Amino acid sequence: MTFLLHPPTRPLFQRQAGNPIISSDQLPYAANAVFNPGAALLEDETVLLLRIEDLRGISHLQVARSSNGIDDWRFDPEPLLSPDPDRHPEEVWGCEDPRLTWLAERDEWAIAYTAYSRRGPLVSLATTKDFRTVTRLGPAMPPEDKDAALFPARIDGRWAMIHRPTPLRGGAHVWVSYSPDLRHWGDHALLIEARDGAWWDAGKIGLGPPPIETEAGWLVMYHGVHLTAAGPIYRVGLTLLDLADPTIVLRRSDEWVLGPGAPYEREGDVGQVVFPCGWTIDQAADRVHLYYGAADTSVALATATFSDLLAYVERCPQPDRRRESDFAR
Ligand code: M1P
Repeated sequence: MTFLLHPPTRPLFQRQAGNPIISSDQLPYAANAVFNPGAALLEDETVLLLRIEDLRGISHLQVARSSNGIDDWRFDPEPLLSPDPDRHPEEVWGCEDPRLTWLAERDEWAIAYTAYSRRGPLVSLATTKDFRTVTRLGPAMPPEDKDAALFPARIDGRWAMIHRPTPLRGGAHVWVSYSPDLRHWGDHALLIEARDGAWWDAGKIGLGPPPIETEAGWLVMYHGVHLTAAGPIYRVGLTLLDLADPTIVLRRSDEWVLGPGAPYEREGDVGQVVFPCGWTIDQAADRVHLYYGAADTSVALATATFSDLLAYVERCPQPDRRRESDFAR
């Protein structure tokens, strides 16, 4: 077996000076932690949909806005999505880890979030036009399933969603499913498999921010969990999926491109965690802002050059064009 490394010539991501950019002591009310935000660009502002874990341990989703996406965050007075267990029992233990996708056809944003039900975490969907009011579409996947995001447009006439079920056997891998109407989901296909053994992404992986359409394919970031005697380490890598058929993985990084290194990533409620759920792209400036939860405690920002990310992932190894699927399509 040959091992070919394709390292970037310099780190792809640079941590923002002043990280973490949002901590719980900045919030307008007492909370345990703020982390794992979704991100959107809206009317020349960056909107973060923050996961805030309250002093009971239950999470809700709260909007913060900034004109530069770095500092001077303004928090909306009320949460956008608070658990509503009377009408939505699947949210009894909270709403977590939102991913935001602009759906041009529907002229609204999709929010894919984890609803924490008595039967375990599941994927729920909601929509919003302005991040001031929200419409719940309800559960899309049964438990246990999380780390979901929609593609921004229909593929071959259907909506597509990446997600991460956790079966009883064989590790936790990333899947893609399809829907005619955002309510009924099927044609489930295994998309990216966790590796095995000593790899940084062995055993359990999950989607990071929503996929980004590029000329070369769908750019996808995912987290990988490396189990050690001291506990898990959460890092992130990149893949590139075929534009017309995103079940085809064109490229996959052998190496992680961001992992815990700074003190705020190494220590916190859950140390050794970087967990991105949102990124924004400034095409004109060739700039990517990656927003991530640091140690399940605070929100941090890392920046990259978009063309560097693409050049890097296009140099990554080419996995088998189409893996064996556990499910026929
Ligand atoms: O504690 C790290 C992360 O663990 C979970 O992620 P996953 O199930 O993909 O491993 C989530 O609870 C996430 O919120 C958390 O940041």
